[in-house]
Amino acid sequence: MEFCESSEFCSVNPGEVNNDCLETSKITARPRFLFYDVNPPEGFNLRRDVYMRLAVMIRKLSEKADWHLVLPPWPKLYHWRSRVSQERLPWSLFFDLESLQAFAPVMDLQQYITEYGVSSIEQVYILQHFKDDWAAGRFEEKQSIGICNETPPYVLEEDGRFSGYFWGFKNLTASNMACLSFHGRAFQLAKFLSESQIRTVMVDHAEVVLHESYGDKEYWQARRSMRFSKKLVEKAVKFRQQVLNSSDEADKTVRPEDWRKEKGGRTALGGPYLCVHMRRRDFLWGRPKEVPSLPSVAQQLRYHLSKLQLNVVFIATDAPDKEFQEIQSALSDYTVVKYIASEDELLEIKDGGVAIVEQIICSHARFFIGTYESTFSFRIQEEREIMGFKPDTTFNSLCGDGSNGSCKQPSRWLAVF
Ligand code: GFB
Repeated sequence: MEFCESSEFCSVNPGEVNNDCLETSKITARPRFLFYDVNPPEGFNLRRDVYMRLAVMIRKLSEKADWHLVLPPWPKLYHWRSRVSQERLPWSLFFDLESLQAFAPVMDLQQYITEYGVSSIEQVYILQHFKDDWAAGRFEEKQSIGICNETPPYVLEEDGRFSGYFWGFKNLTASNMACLSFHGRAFQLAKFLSESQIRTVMVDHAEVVLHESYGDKEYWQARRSMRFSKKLVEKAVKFRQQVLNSSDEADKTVRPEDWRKEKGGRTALGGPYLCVHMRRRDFLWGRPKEVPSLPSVAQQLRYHLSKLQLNVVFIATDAPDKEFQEIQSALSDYTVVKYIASEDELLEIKDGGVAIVEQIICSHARFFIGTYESTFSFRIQEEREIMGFKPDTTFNSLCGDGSNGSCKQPSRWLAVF
């Protein structure tokens, strides 16, 4: 989709001067900032997906004006259960910001505050679905400002400003707020934003925006730019070396420092261990047919370990310790390990960091088995695709009880370089 910065009238023939356009370019030369937030219950790995939709969009917008995406600090997510304080965490704790910035102009909110001070956001749009999104049975991109479907979480105060959650920053407010029914992809929102001259705008419920395109080269560039922070990578490297006898050289998973230099190919071997992502807790009642009992997990692991002639299994899991121990004793003739963060480490990298270290370890395994429809597993699969594993070693899921070990396996989303 093509769009024009600020005004349809901007398209002029080469050599012609359009005064409207000159006026606009003066305005758009000043930096513009897009803030966003996501539906509070959403988990970490869906939020990463929302980021990608907006990163592709801001990259497009920044071709025409000085747009920046301000990354929402991580709140204490529902799945982060330990008692360490984990509010307003910067993206730099989990991701390598320089890598992200090599794809699109993004910055942590903390950086924005340091550079520009805490102030008021000019406009908040709460995105919402049209009540009749698919009524006509066909996909039609549209948007309209109108009545809010639900009571907005922003309150008009006596001073005429809107207060709200704003990632827990009490002195941040908004001058205007509106509900925007939206049905469409990222560039549609880009067009909408570029048609106004607002410099600081926030979209709440950004998950409503769809990917501009899913699985193409640009999608995978955005995905590849999501390198984890060096600190987390180092922790995974150490664990792989010390516990799993795994290193990038031996595993054929050496990658260029800069994701833009990656070339693709399928030569990765992986360390001498199997990794299973065993999603439990809310999946037990959310997907009871697909999530196997512990004896069944052990049985499925035994089958694969024997077939692969491996003796070591790494378990990434949100399960309580006693469930992990149950698997360990059911597979007492194998080495069954998991990553245990010390108290100090937990304080340093938080629950989100521990989960990422586990994801990195899994992405380097010789063989990976995930949990059906878990975005945590999807992100590991993507990481393995980027590193160049053979799809058979990556796109595997545990099967629910009663399926006799054969069930629907994950779709193969192959990386495009
Ligand atoms: O990542 P996520 O969106 O994946 O949410 P799903 C699951 C969260 O649970 C992770 C923790 O971000 C971690 O904080 N978690 C899950 C784990 N598996 C592991 C693991 O192996 N190790 C560690 N350390 N932590 C969706 C949620 O989860 O499931 C939705 O996003 C909803 O909000 C739905 O709850 C049912 O796609 O697995």
